[in-house]
Amino acid sequence: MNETRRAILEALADGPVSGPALADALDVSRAAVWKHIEELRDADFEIESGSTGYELAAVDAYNGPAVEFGLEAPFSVEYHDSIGSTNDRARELAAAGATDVAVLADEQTGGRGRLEREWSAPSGGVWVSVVARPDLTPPEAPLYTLAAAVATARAAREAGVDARIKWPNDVVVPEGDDGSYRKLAGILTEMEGEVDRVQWLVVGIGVNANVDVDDLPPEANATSVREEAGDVDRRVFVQRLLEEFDRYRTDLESVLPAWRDLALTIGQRVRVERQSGTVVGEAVDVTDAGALVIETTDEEGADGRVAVSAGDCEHLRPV
Ligand code: BT5
Repeated sequence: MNETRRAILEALADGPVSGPALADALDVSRAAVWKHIEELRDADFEIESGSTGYELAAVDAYNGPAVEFGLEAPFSVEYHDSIGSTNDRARELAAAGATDVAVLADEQTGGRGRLEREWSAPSGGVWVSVVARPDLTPPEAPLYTLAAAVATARAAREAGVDARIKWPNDVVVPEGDDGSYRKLAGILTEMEGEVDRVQWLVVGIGVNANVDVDDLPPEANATSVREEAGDVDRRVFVQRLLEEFDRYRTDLESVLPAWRDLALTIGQRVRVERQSGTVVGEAVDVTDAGALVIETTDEEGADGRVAVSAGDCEHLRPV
């Protein structure tokens, strides 16, 4: 958002303030103030005008300017009512050199999960993809995914949901205490880079926020913020998500401790399907690079430890 417009908005939030007083304080013409106020109204900011001046009544809108207003993280926000995939759009922006942009949509018509799976993204969810250009090597990139999982789980917990993390990138709500869960959110990280340096990352986060579970794929065993805790103010939710993500990505050493605190997978019996084969055992930790450490017992009863860096993880019932 343009600096003058942001300053006007901040003054209106502390209002009422008159047009001439705003013009004087910001050293612009009264006509310019009027034009900014009209454009803010066009962006759905509710601005009342009374005898003592203008005042910001409420920020109920869910769009780029509304999410940027009051956001304590350095992202600009590009909003779409409907788009194919926010990750696709973010990749375009990344390839054109952008950084610290969050692409946000009310609905996606071609949302993607990992391995070309479909991601269902009806209106009412929080579908957002962040473009970043971190100073990382490709093997360190999974830390960004873990940071996004921590940020998502924390934002959901603030909204009253008992959100936990299932390795590596699912935010889930536990059911009972045997490791069962329903999926609240998923994360898809894509990147471009050379062997020793990441050029850009796109971290796509999809949260079933104000969504009916009946509108999600039945086989997905999904849940939503609406289902768990009632509807959330999505503007505030995305702001908290982006702020937490920014906090962890700028302090990567704090990611793993925070991840472990929220992990549902540690201590579970798991089966991980990876390209090179299946591993079954007890998940005991994550490594510094975010790989899951599994304690296995083979058919002869010999113990071993395997670190798995990528794959689909299933929680098994205790034996
Ligand atoms: C993921 O994949 O969990 C990553 C999802 C990332 C979605 C975000 S939304 C913003 C950005 N733009 C995009 O296009 N994508 C990202 P994966 O672990 O592969 O899980 C996919 C599986 O989850 C599917 O095969 C379904 O079974 C299930 N699923 C689909 N839609 C779901 C939903 N809304 N909630 C829960 N589960 C879902």
